[in-house]
Amino acid sequence: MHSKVSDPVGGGQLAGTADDPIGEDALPDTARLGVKLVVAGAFGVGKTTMVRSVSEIRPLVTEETMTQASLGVDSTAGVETKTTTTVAMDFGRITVDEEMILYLFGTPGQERFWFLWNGLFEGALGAVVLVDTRRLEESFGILEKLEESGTPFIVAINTFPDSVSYSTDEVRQALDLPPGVPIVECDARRRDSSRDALLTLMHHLQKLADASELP
Ligand SMILES: Nc1nc2c(ncn2[C@@H]2O[C@H](COP(=O)(O)OP(=O)(O)O)[C@@H](O)[C@H]2O)c(=O)[nH]1
Ligand SMILES: [Mg+2]
Repeated sequence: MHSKVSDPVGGGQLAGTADDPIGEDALPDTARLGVKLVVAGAFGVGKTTMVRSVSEIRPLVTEETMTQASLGVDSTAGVETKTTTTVAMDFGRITVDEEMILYLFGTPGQERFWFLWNGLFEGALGAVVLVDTRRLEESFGILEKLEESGTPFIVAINTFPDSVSYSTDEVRQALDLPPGVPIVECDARRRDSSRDALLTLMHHLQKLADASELP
């Protein structure tokens, strides 16, 4: 674990103000520590939405309008209004304080793009796994990949209007998550909510780092 991540969340505030919510300023020249985080999850679970809502730069997204041809291939059950799909990946940036910058990488959800995942977790400190409780089983593959790669993660339940509300214990059981993996609820469309999910991940990483430094 990176020993420099000793105070990863500063005062719990991320850059961007009411006057300048995006804060598209250049990086402060005091910036020293770039932390790579991954926003992972199945197709249509809200990854692009999360990276967009929380990034201070206009995120690089490679969204393409879904063609008729892909309609039978990509499952849109539950996300019928979704008309674009992320072909490569989302990328965003958040300045935590004058030294620390978070770089967010959203994973492509469709299995046919999984070859793009090679190397995606390399150098990543951790991941937020977004899940949709209407389609929990679609998260198994992603969770497996994270466990295989040894990338620490938290689970964020993205709530949709017709989602049945499950307790975090029920979700933990359904996803077979170890007790130490934090589970939070979030609304990926809201900046504060997406930010809170990322802060939960940062606190989790901090805890793991502290634990690994114990004699
Ligand atoms: N109600 C609701 N809709 C959401 C939320 N997050 C994403 N969506 C919608 O769900 C659809 C899929 O989101 P998207 O970010 O493209 O999913 P991705 O495939 O994981 O990148 C889009 O139409 C979003 O507007 C959320 O928290 N609540
Ligand atoms: Mg996307």
